[in-house]
Amino acid sequence: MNKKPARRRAVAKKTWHLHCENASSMSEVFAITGERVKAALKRHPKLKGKLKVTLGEDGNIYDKAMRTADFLFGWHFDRKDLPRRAPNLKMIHMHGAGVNHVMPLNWLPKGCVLTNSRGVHGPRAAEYLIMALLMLNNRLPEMVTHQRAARWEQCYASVITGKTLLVIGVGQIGGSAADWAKKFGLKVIGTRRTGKPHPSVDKMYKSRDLRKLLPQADFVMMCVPATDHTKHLLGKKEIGLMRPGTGFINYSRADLVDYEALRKRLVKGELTAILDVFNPEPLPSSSPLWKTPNLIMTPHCSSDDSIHYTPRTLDVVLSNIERIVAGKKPTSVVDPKWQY
Ligand code: OXD
Repeated sequence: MNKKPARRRAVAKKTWHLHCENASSMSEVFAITGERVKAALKRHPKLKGKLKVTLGEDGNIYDKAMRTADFLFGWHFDRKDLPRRAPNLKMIHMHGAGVNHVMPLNWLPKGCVLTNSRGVHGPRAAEYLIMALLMLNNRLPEMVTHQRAARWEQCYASVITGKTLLVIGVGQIGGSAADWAKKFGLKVIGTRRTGKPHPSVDKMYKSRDLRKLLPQADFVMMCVPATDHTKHLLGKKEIGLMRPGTGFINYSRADLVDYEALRKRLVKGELTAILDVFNPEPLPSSSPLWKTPNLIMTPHCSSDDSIHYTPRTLDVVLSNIERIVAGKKPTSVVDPKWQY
């Protein structure tokens, strides 16, 4: 795939075209509205008079917009035959961080890069994750289980300071959770593909070391992107390695974890968990997870800030357009090999 932006055309072109594709099935949080676009353009005065923006929903003007669009911003859009339908596309920005739903990238036109919203979730994601850690440490999943059964059972807990958190996948989100965990005096161990150190992680390991780390943790936080390389990263074997009393958080994607193996240990009262992601979503009412003890579920709303998420993402999109217009490479480019 040719990753280079079309520099020569960039200099020659007078007006660029960004098409924003909305999906009515998605929450207001993700709505790319005229108001939000107008406000974002004010924050990017360099693009004044240079950028035409069209807003569509559920494909209503998609075909026409694709004929002239240089940039596309959205989450659900028709990917069929894009090279023919969208001959000028240089960048597609996905309105999220996990882009597993559009893999493999064999539909991406040549010369067009895919970018994602990595880094946009940071502050909100860290807040959720630290809340989840404190809930696990304070044994909230067990207390909620007792409450549902109208059972008075006191669950005493000790302070979180000095306990060990394992962050699986220390990227932007895992890293900001680690920053907070250090403030609470936790020992943080982490894994990442490269094994590159992080200032808030006491000891960083490579992903292949996971099995030896799982039995050391009081809390395990899953922050890895879902790719072909990470499916069931926490399989039955790995789930079995978590010692009794471990609190588990999955914040990334459900396919990374064998939920049935996890559920069995939750039912036995050996683990507690907070899960934000499921497969499928919405989770059908027939799923046994709804009634699983020692589990608190949040319906995949942990990280997208209800006010700031789309405005911040628009800032990433417009900054990248500025870069492309100036003949520079955009940031947050998804690597087709690693799929994030
Ligand atoms: C994302 C998400 O991928 O919120 O951004 O799940």
